[in-house]
Amino acid sequence: MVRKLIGSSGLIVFSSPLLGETMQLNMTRGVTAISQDVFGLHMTILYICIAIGVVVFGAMFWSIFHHRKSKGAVAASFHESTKVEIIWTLIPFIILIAMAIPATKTLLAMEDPSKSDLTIQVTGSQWKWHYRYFDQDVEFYSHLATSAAQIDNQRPKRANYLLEVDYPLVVPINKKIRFLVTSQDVIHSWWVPAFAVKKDANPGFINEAWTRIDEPGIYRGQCAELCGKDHGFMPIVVIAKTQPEYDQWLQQTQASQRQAREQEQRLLDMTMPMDELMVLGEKTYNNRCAMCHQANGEGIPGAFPALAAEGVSIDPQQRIEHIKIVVHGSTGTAMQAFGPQLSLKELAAVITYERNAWGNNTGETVQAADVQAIKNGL
Ligand code: HEC
Ligand SMILES: [Cu+2]
Repeated sequence: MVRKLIGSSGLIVFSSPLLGETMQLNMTRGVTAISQDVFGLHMTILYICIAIGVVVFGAMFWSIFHHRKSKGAVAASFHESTKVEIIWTLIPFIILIAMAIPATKTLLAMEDPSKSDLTIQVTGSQWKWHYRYFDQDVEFYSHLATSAAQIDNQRPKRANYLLEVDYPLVVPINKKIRFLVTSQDVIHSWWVPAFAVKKDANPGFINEAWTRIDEPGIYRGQCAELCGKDHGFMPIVVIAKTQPEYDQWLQQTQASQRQAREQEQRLLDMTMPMDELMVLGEKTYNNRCAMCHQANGEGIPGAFPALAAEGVSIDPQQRIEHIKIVVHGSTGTAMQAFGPQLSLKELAAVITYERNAWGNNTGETVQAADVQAIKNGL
């Protein structure tokens, strides 16, 4: 059964429950004025194309049928007829202009992020998004939340398979939100179809986009630029809330981020035991490092170095080098700086884990204060 929806522009949209609610035959309508415009444009141009198709093919088939050889048809000769040439230049020209006018209007509106109420910096990196709210003292990374067991077909795949994250972007409705989109490594693209926002995230450049969301809800998107091995594993989730709910979320997040910073300070004076570090270290490693260095620490030859039984992870002389490469990364390689991404505790734990897992058994722990010293440039 095909359900018919009559859109605001009087156009018919098909969505088939057979294909599942999420897989429509047509573009989605979205939840912003711009996305409605884009949808309207798409339908208008589709209908123009259909009309042209009907006229051109109609004329062609009519001519083939009525002027066939068996009826004794003789080809007309209007070679170099100025009249015909003017007509077949002018008509497409007029059609193109008629299509370009509404398309340009929508494009100009999309490209105008002025008078925004709120600015959020969106930074892509392999393979996660980072969001920073200007003037709000709030920033966080947003990672894929789908478990490895689902990806490896060991557990059934849930409804939002590969479209769920740990920390979604939260925004208010009915506010003009400006996005500043950039990247830390390769080109990514921040794409949320329901907003009709799709902006390339280029390293060294900042691209602007904006949206104003009409309805509260959860909107999902994906990175839309092939950006390496886990390109399909960096989804986007945006939760649009009413203003009071958004304000409440903002306050809570500010408070918990402040608390986390204070906790970090206390951690500097503490010595965490090996078993605690190993438990957190394993979890952090599997979530943040295993995609490249693999869960067994053996890496992928030629792409990602092994950490088991070789390199800085087993060398007692290179403990500092080990902390440095995890905190600062290795410029020009996929090994990014994890200093800003993980907490001091997670950094200490993951480095401890690498130095003791997979038979590395150095027996040493790395403490929060060791990591802080490297962060301070010591
Ligand atoms: C996107 C892929 C990627 C991720 C994710 C990643 N690494 Fe790396 N890592 C690399 C690459 C590539 C190198 C080699 C860098 C070079 O050649 O300078 C490397 C090098 C290293 C080294 C140095 C190895 C040696 O003995 O020289 C350590 C230690 C390391 N990574 C730890 C980590 C930790 C800890 C994490 C998670 C918090 C992590 N890596 C996440 C790609 C990655
Ligand atoms: Cu990407």
